[in-house]
Amino acid sequence: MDRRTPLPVVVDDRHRRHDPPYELNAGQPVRPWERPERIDALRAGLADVPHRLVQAVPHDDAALLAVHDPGLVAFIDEGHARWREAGGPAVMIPDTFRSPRWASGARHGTAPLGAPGSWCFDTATPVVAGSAAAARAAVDVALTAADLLRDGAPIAYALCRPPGHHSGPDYYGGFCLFNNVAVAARSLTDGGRVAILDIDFHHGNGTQDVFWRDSDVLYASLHGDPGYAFPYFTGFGDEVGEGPGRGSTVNVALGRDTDDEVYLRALTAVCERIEAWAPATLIVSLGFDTAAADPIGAFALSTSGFHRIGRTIAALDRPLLLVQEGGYDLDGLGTDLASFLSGIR
Ligand code: OKP
Ligand code: ZN
Repeated sequence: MDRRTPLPVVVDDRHRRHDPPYELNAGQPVRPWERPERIDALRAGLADVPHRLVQAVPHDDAALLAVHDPGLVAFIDEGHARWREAGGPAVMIPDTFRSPRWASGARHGTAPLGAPGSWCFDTATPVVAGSAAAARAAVDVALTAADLLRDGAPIAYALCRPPGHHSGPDYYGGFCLFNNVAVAARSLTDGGRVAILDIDFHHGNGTQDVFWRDSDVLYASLHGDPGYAFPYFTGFGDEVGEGPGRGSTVNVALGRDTDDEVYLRALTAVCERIEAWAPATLIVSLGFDTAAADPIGAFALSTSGFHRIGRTIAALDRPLLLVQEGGYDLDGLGTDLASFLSGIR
């Protein structure tokens, strides 16, 4: 890709409004790692990268509703206000989870204080008054970046938060509200087959679910083995999709302390699958929580490893949409991003 053309980086400051004071980890309140300063750290990393900032353009709900149940969209938009009216505290975290194992497990119920447990799967995704605006902003960032590709840009970077890949058709969780990458991918399938390469440390269970039965979108992920890593229940190597989507889901589960060499070997094999898929567009779910210093991830990648990852992805030589997912080491995020981009371009 051309180094001299500035990289379009799509941003939206509404992300700052999602800033919960705590989440629950193993039942204990802890300060969230997924915080607004992540975007500042990533933007600082762009200092020496030729780029231009593009403000996100508001989009209508069509692309969002092509991925998500209208009930989930309405809950993210309105659920916190209803919860507050019903006497709930400023931080909305479920205390009771709807389960399909209950005889009537499919019903959402009507109580505003029960609603978060109807749509959310964990206790680490607190919702505050500004979260809906941030969730909307993240989708607008991803869709604006997708528009740039549709208009002929060879590459665009959607610098969004909160992340999206754990959010599914009718659920949210894992720090994710709407599935930004899935919404962008769905909006690009008119232009031909799409491949999503997920290099966040965590398995993107939400993205996998969105495209599980889909033959237009390949979902390929390398991640910490769910035998030890969140989201625990998905991302095993035998999950390959179903029906028309059988074979267009690829999962590579990796052990603790995976280093550059092991990771690059696995990535090269996954890229061969992508090459064979011959996508018109390649989308990367871009996480930096695979870094050795990351406080949440368990891999041991180095800064130069991200350069090599970038080069490996660039060799696929496709129009490329980068969508930000995780990465929580505020001191390393900027350098890891710059290193990755130096490999891409
Ligand atoms: C979001 B993304 C482990 C709790 C894990 C959620 C992690 C979400 C990661 N005890 N909590 O994929 O970076
Ligand atoms: Zn992650």
